[in-house]
Amino acid sequence: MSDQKKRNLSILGTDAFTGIKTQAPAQYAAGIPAVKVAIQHAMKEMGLVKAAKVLPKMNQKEGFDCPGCAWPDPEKPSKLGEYCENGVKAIAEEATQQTVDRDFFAKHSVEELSHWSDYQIGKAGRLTEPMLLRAGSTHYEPISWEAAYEQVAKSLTELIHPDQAIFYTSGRSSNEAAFLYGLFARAFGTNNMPDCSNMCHESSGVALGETLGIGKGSVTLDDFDQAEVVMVIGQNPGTNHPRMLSALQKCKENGGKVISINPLEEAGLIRFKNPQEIKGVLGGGQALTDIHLQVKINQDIPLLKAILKQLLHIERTEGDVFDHDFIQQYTQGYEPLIADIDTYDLSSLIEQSGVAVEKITAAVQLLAKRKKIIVCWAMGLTQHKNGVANIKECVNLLLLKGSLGKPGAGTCPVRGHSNVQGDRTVGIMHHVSPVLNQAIQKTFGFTPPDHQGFDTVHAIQAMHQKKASVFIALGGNFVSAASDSMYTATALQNCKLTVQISTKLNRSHLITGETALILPTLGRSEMDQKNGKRRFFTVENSMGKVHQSKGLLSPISNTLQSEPEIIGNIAHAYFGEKHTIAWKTLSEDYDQIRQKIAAVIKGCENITQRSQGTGFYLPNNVRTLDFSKLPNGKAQFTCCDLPQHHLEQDEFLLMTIRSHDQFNTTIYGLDDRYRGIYNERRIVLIHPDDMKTHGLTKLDTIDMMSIYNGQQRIAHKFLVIPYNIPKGNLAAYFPETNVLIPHDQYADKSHTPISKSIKVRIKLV
Ligand SMILES: Nc1nc2c(c(=O)[nH]1)N[C@H]1C(S)=C(S)[C@@H](COP(=O)(O)OP(=O)(O)OC[C@H]3O[C@@H](n4cnc5c(=O)[nH]c(N)nc54)[C@H](O)[C@@H]3O)O[C@H]1N2
Ligand SMILES: Nc1nc2c(c(=O)[nH]1)N[C@H]1C(S)=C(S)[C@@H](COP(=O)(O)OP(=O)(O)OC[C@H]3O[C@@H](n4cnc5c(=O)[nH]c(N)nc54)[C@H](O)[C@@H]3O)O[C@H]1N2
Ligand code: SF4
Ligand SMILES: [Mo]
Repeated sequence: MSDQKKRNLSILGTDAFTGIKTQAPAQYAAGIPAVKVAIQHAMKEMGLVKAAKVLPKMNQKEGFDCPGCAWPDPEKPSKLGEYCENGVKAIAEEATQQTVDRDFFAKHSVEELSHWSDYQIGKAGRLTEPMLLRAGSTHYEPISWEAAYEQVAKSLTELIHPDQAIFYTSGRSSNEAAFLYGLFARAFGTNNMPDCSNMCHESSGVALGETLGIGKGSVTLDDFDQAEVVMVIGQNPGTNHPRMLSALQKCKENGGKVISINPLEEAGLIRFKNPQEIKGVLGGGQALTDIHLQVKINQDIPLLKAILKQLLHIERTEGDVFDHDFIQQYTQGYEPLIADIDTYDLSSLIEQSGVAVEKITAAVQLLAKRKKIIVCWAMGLTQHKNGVANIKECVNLLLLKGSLGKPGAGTCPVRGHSNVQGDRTVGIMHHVSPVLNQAIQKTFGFTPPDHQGFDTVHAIQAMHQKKASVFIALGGNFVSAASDSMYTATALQNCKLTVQISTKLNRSHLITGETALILPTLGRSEMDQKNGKRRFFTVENSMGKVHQSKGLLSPISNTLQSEPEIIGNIAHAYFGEKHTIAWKTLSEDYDQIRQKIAAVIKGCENITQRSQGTGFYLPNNVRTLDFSKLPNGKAQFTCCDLPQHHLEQDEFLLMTIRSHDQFNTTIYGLDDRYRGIYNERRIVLIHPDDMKTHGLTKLDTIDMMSIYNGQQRIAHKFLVIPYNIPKGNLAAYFPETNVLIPHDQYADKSHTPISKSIKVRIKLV
């Protein structure tokens, strides 16, 4: 038996129930309850003094960027505070007073900790010093920074080929850290740079790149003020991008309309009580959604096709629906698209979508004569086998309406992690970019590898097959975030060394390679100083704007190092003094890193100066309607196939979603207030008719089983909650359900796991 097996680890942690309470789902988001909950989290984790110091600086000029989501700040931040309930939770989680130190690790074995829930593990607190888990050892022990760096360098040196190392990134790292990390991976000789984006908006990047020539969205915050229609598809902004509700509110106040497309009626899209306004606190707030299309899971393409077909009908009978000048001047593929739409039968499309015909007609009426349309989306579109096609169908609609490159219109993939977009901009990617490679060659004098590296799913497979054996993570919680938990765990356990550069304890510190290192780092909110000089770093928001972020709190421990320093020190330990890059000097001086970013990344010229104040926008060819890089210099229409799910009578499609009290694998609390679920995460939402068919009553316990390629995977113990969800569909939280998703089931082209459409059966236990 290997040392790993001897550790007798739990891959998933305890599955004990925590004491569920339920209520009717909420009919609005934010308001007084949000303020109350935010204060509770702030007080519990940070205490009054710290909270009072840190919150006024969040998302303010000269302050620090919220570590939550990537939603942009308004040009003129409010003096009342420019953050939301979940932003407060994010900062409370980071700036907690709880610490995980050497005594903690001496007291608790890795095996014991692995049996804790993710919630318990996260609440243990901030990591304070570098720790080493030796091969065969039961406990982590302290290690000096120097010895830790030597250990990493030694393991990297022992590899036969650089492609045996994997450099994972989660989207919270700064541009400076991510740039240096990508540079090190390339100098080391590999493009194995999987990142959280592979599990997230990769489908958006691929679809937008192929149709519009840039993998990012085109709208800016101001566009919401002017939009005539905003479509929110497969996204739950009330929980995951709460300040987006202010943008939707403004749109509505200016006469705009909101269409939401979602299998659930999410409270945040029903009504918003803006806590910054008297009428939001005392009054009824602002109704947001005008039309909710309750689509079945992964039937957005049939729905969008039904909408396009009806729009085409009005175009043919009345005209003035499509923007023919725009289509003529800027696009390619119009005729094939129209011919393709004509081949579909409207009633079959509508039936497949699961949406009532009157609702679709009402949406079509809203869209028909309006020209300024924004389409927003997130994981509800990207995490399916046909995730890329989902987004291309949205692009078709915008192209037909000429809704690009003008105020109030465009694409809005709403990004997750606060700097996930920036990390990509500065070079975190597994693909080869000849332009980037040339710029690196010119600036640094070495030639980066010219073959593609592993994305997330292929990195997991490579580790599983022992083709890769050193795994380094710049943030994140790989074992819990990735699909196929058991398979991913084995993959990591097959490694010789796993290294986690982290702020907080998580499961990836417990499910490790033969030897494991924890390298604790500074959080966003903490003061980053060198020789008495305060350093700042830069980030890019979901709309392509780059700005500065400067922490202000005293670090939780004076042993912590910043992310760029950790990367620089690893590189220094590996390459030594004689390398063409002076890693240590570079990593300590962020201005110098930015100068290199400016030299290498197009659009980042003078980044240090231009990122001051509210910052600057990166170039975006859609905003200027420049499609010169695409075939024939035109934006591309696409004929998308219908999604296929062959479900047996007793099979469901399961979507794995976020509760209101989590940030990915970080569990802030056990409530999902807007959905009326309290103090429990092991729940599954199901239609009352499906409960009847399966002989279930509320709060019965079921197991969920997925069967792919003859292999059964089981997620144990979920409490049944009757819910307004389409028949045949289920919803449950991740990461508890990641065990059900096979590692080889992912989106075509983007390789994003199918986290939102998993075929499962259920069994009463
Ligand atoms: N507080 C908080 N904020 C976060 C995060 C967090 O965990 N907590 N995570 C961050 C990250 S990394 C990301 S990527 C974003 C994620 O933000 P979201 O994408 O909003 O997150 P999910 O909970 O995955 O929600 C997906 C939504 O899509 C719907 N949906 C599921 N399947 C389908 C479908 O087939 N069609 C349609 N039309 N809708 C569908 C679900 O009902 C749900 O409302 O949020 C970011 N912000
Ligand atoms: N089934 C299912 N699986 C999913 C999803 C889903 O919807 N369903 N969503 C996917 C998505 S969209 C994403 S983005 C991934 C997320 O995947 P990851 O990004 O890997 O996971 P997180 O839970 O965000 O990572 C949290 C950890 O990051 C560390 N951390 C926090 N802040 C910092 C920091 O400033 N610096 C450093 N170095 N570390 C820090 C902390 O140790 C914390 O425990 O999960 C994916 N997995
Ligand atoms: S909307 Fe996102 S970035 Fe803004 S305060 Fe809330 S969590 Fe932070
Ligand atoms: Mo994400």
